[in-house]
Amino acid sequence: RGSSSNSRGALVVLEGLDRCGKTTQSSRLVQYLEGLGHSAELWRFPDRTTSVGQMISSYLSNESQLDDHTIHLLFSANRWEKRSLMETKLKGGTTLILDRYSYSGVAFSCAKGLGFEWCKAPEVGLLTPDLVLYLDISPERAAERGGYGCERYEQIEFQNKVAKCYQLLVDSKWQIIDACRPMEDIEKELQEIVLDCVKRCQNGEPLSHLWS
Ligand code: FDM
Repeated sequence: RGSSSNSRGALVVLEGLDRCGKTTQSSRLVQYLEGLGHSAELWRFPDRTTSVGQMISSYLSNESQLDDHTIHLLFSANRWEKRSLMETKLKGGTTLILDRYSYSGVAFSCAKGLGFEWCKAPEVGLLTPDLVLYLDISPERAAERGGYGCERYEQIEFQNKVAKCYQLLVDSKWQIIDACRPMEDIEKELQEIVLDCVKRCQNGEPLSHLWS
């Protein structure tokens, strides 16, 4: 469909605190794009289906204990193991909607007290998203949505720290979305922003690498 030989799919990331609505919104975005005839896939990180992903999953459900640095590197490894497929898909014209990415990696580990630059280092060289949609909601409001589950990071105090760390990562690729509004309103806003991004990438916007 593209108008340029460098036409490619867009790399779009949804980020935010637990229960901000990004999982619902990511799958709706994929449906929307597919409905318009675009090739699109929903990916989520951590990808719990790989062997690294299974170690992460057992850590998150408190079935195993790991040093903070170790789990940080596993989350990063989990993105690296998908990197080449990611590039292949994008170059083949498929848009990828990611439910979490490197920004979660840095924000959650940094909130535990690990150094900001140390946290960013293993992400260097991964693909830079064309767009980061941050679904902005306070931890209190998020917790009201049926309450947090029992996974490791689902506590208001910790989520507050995560929100502060996310702020350190904001750059020109970010769009901050007020996630306290009705779901349909958010959905409409995201559709417009993402479609615009998909069109830019069809016109040959080059891929770049973190962090730039
Ligand atoms: N998380 C997620 C991290 O701590 N680092 C990461 O790199 C990623 C991708 O894992 F609490 C945290 C964020 C969240 C938890 O995420 C699991 P999901 O979206 O609830 O599966």
